[in-house]
Amino acid sequence: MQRITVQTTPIEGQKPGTSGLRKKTRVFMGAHYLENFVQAIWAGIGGVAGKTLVLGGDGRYFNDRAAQVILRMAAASGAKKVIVGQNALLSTPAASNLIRIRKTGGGIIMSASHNPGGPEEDFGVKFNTPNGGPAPEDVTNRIFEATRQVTSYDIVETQDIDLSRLGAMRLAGMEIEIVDPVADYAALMETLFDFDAIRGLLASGFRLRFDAMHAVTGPYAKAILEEKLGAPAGSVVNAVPSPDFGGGHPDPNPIWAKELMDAMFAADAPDFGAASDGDGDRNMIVGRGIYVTPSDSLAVLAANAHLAPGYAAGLKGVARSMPTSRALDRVAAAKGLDCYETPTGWKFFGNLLDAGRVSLCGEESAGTGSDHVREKDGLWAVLLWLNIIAVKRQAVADMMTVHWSEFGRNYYSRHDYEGVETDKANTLVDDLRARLADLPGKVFSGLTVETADEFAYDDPVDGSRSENQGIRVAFEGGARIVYRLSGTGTVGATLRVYLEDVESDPAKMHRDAQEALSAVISAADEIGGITRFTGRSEPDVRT
Ligand code: G16
Repeated sequence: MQRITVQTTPIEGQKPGTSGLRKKTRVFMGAHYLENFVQAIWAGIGGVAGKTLVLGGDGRYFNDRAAQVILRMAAASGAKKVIVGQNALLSTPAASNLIRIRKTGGGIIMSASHNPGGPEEDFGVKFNTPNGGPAPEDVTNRIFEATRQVTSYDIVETQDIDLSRLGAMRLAGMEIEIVDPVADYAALMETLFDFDAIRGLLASGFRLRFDAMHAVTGPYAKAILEEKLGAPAGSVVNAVPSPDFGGGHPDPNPIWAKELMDAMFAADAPDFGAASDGDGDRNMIVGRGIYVTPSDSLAVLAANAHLAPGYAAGLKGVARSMPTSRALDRVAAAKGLDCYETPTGWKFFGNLLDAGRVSLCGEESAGTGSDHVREKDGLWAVLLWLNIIAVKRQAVADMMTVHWSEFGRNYYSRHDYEGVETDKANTLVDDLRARLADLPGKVFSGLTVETADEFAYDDPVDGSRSENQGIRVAFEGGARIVYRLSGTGTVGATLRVYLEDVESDPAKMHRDAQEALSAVISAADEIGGITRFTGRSEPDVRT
């Protein structure tokens, strides 16, 4: 076993996006690519000497190889110990939990989340800080700076480490502890939810279907929903993680989780359906014959979280990302809770959670979570829903009707234009930015613009400022359009257009969202010039 220093040169484009560095797998497999980035992580966090780290990933193609490289580099740079999930698997929330309960110096999560996996698809690496959350911008900026200056990296030359056996071993003086990826996470869930009540619900004939989408939550959902809570075997489907996620997109939305949608809209549909993504932090909730948007799910959880033991004392406050619908704000106002609006990216919730200002937060991109970890958590959201249903004994569709009649309904949809040429997407945004001051008072598709601005966030805890976080146009009466370029894509640019309108008349609360939003949708094209700049007349994905 020998520690060697390998000469390298900086590689262009290693700038972490919304959630870590995501690239085509082949790019990550290129000479020195992963190694340069990992060495830059060490530099960005002040070195790993003497530190303990957590390491795991979502099991996608190259996860196993990357884990071997990261272990050998951690050993070469003097890390004290790395705690690794068995077979290098850890869901993102489970990794966050391990970082916290073992009081480590942070951790590395290998995942490109909901992006597809495989040699021709996507891979990703992100660093989470000792609070268990994604590295904030000052850390990712330091990492990026280090990628531009790296001239060498240190690595230990050795045989592969057998990550399939639980237990401890040593690598060049560094301890490696291989842990069951599920056990600590399942124990945490048991402290938050009334497992007896959920068991009772499932024993009463309530049927659930959880689609793990061939991704990392399979083993977690099997252990918790089937083994601990007594859901019949087979309630968890697509439960074995595969390197290419069964050839699909492990993205829990009505398009990519169509199999689940079909099952939930069939004549013999189960009572409750849910899905999670590649690394287990996103969730989709579907009732029999009804899809619950992530924004609505967040609002329902905020309104009812006190029914679960972990939240019985009430919430400290709530937060949502800016493009997420304002359904949450209505609940917060009714309950007298502070409601924060942050930029897209879970990392922006970290300070609010750490400071005890909020205990529940979420995003339109299918992420919901609480202060139990510092990541969004797919299975947690499913368990909170089940706990609430176990208490209320109400069908999901009825719960939504009651919720909307109490708080009003925020119709919501996101339209994604994928793989747009980067220049064209940037021109659209620049052009719109230049016209913002002229928009107030103008009428588009019958809607009068009230305000138009570009969102910037001043973190109320550490005072840091994040600019250029999306363009928002608000209309009289409560409708809103947000334009934003995605920070997680790997090909060209993805333009996201977030559309929202409010409805207070109970007689009009059961319309199709696209239909209810038709005026907002045409105003979005008129204002943004989407067709004019991109040549696209239809989005690729509507969620
Ligand atoms: C990541 C972030 C989320 C963000 C989402 C979408 O999710 O953790 O906070 O909402 O990306 O980002 P964008 O709109 O920039 O593509 P995940 O599940 O991919 O890690």
